[in-house]
Amino acid sequence: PQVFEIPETFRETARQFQEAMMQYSCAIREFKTKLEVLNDELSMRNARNPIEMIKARVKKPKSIVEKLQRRGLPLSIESMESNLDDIAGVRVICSFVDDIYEISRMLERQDDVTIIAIKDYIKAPKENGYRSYHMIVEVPVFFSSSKKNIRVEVQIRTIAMDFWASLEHKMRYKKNIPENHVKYLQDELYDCARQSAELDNRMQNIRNLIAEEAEEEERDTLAMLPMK
Ligand code: 0O2
Repeated sequence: PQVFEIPETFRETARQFQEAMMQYSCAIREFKTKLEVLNDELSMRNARNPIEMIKARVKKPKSIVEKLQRRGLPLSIESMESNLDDIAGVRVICSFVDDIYEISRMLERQDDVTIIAIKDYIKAPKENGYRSYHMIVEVPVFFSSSKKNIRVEVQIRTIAMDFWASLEHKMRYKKNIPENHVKYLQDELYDCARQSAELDNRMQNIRNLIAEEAEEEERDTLAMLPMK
């Protein structure tokens, strides 16, 4: 059988690409640890977990190439690193809308997290109804002989927002949906987004009321304690 020689330049590019992917996955690990630390501390202080779930992924090579091509950008590791902000992606799922802002404020205060961009699709939802809080951050990762600042795309959302986004995502990538169904599905999804936003707000209000009651109860208990 014919044996093909793999050119040295290809070998080297493949090695560099693998190294870059390893670095992105390390950045995800570092960032996830930050979130877990915040969650542990907040759950001790408030006796509940603000973060329900953390999902993370490194973008697949095929999707990286497609995105660079779609934008007419060079297909190189340098181009990928400087132009794409979402190769390392972390999704944080919270129960309540206030938790999203609390987590994001805490991340902003960490002096080794550089905020590159913020998009608040909760205050300003997208036209299709999409809601989520997006942050592009840069975190330093220390390797054996160097430190590298690596970008991570963070999407913070409630359970309801996540449920909606995964359904909408499925529809977006479905081909062959008849034209009249597309309009119907878009309208339905928009209505679901509106209703789930209302649900998020109502559940946030319930939680605020429960927290107020608990605070009042604590104040009453303290007032009843004998003064020294
Ligand atoms: P995928 O398949 O989820 O990875 P960018 O292309 O990221 O550089 P953009 O589009 O301005 O620039 O960023 P934006 O608006 O912050 O969106 C980034 C990601 O948010 C998307 O990645 C989606 O994961 C999610 N997102 C944004 N809008 C929607 C939406 O309308 N519906 C759903 N389901 N998800 C959304 P990708 O790479 O576009 O897609």
